[in-house]
Amino acid sequence: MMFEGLSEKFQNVFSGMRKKGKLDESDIKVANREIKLALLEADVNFKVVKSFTKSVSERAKGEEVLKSLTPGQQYIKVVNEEMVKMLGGEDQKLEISKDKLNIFMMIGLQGAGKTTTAAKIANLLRKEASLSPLLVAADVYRPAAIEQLKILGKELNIPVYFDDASQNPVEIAKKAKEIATEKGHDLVIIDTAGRLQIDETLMQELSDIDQSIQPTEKLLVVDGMTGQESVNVSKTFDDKLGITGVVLTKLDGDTRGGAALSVAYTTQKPIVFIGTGEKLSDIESFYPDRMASRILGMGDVLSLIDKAQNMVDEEEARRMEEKIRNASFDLNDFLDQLHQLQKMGSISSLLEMMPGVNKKALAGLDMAATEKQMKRTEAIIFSMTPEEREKPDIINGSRRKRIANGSGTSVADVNRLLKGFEQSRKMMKQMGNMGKRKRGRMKLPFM
Ligand SMILES: Nc1nc2c(ncn2[C@@H]2O[C@H](COP(=O)(O)OP(=O)(O)OP(=O)(O)O)[C@@H](O)[C@H]2O)c(=O)[nH]1
Ligand SMILES: [Mg+2]
Repeated sequence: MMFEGLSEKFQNVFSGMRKKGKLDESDIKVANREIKLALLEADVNFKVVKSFTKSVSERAKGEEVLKSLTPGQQYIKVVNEEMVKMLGGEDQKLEISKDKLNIFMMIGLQGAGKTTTAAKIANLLRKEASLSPLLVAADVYRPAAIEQLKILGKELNIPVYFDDASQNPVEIAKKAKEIATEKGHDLVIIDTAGRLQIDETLMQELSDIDQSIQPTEKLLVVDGMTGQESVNVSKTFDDKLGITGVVLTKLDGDTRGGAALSVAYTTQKPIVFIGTGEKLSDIESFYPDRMASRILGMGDVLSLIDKAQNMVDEEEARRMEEKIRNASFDLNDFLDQLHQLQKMGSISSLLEMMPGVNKKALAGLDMAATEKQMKRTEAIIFSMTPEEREKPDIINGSRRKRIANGSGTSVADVNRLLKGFEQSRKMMKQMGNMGKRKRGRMKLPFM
């Protein structure tokens, strides 16, 4: 899988944080350091790493994380959001119009994957956007280049415009544009020549093609295996030609690939596609948010965090804290807490959404029993009088018997609940005494 090593490291950091109920500044510092090293090791550009970790640590130190009720989750959320930003943010799609001629110009160093990618994109957009593509062979320097594109076109049954006799890529591109209009194509993809290095002649030629046909997209093709050099190369191409988007190829390779991920940040241009193999179907549209989840190994955990956040009323949580501090937490509050938990959905369905949760281990856990236990707790509290709920201390032996009968449970069940409640109240009182700024999470006795 792409970015497997990086992904593993993030997951290690995160699972350590999830285990902790509370975080302090030094926890955050350690996690930030681990993330920084992981990114550098994956070959992400050091400037990008620096900016990334700076944003994460600023946000993590602030209100948002340390003072939240679930600091571990909030930290993960911040890292994810910054990762999305690093990969280009949201809403960066390729501009495709159904009413006018879309002209894509492929740009890049030799061997980056321009020709292959031109064919892949034509195929993808024919399928997904119902466009009618025309491929254009404007690499006139290597005779085999025209042949290569022709073969790809044939394989995909996509027409290829070429002119063996011409040595002028500008003329070829102009002519192709005319033909596309004539024949009713709505997508023209121009394959250009590559160079080993960026040189003036190449830039001039690309700039001439650009001026004369005004492409709607200038796509820079970057070989994902070339490491840090890709950052400089894309910056130069962008400065000279004003690219509109980036295609990262060869992300299927087993190299670290992190450098390529820095390209969106350094050029501030969106990554629009990634190449993931040699086959013509090995191309994907690029979405920063999806890639971030993939790298962070998060599965659905983000939607889970959002869900939990929406469900647990912040106001309610604050009210509860006040009570803890005043040590006036009673069985009514306890019941409220129980309801909050239930609102978040059944425990088993929540667990299933967590990445890395072993389904087999889940099956071994008796979820139904846990939920039944919650129901029983609820029934016991409902069988108490309002006074008993407010002042559990008055619940003596005969009251216990009555409550057990009323809730269809046993005296032992009632005892267990009251004991658990007493323990958590003690714990809360201690936390309340620890100072006003410390926040504790309530642990319910049946959990
Ligand atoms: N594994 C893998 N190989 C790729 C990918 N994209 C391109 N290639 C391979 O990379 C090699 C070069 O690809 P081309 O499309 O010819 O590159 P180019 O930029 O047109 O090269 P020049 O025309 O010489 O400048 C070919 O062998 C492709 O099959 C990819 O996403 N994954
Ligand atoms: Mg080529």
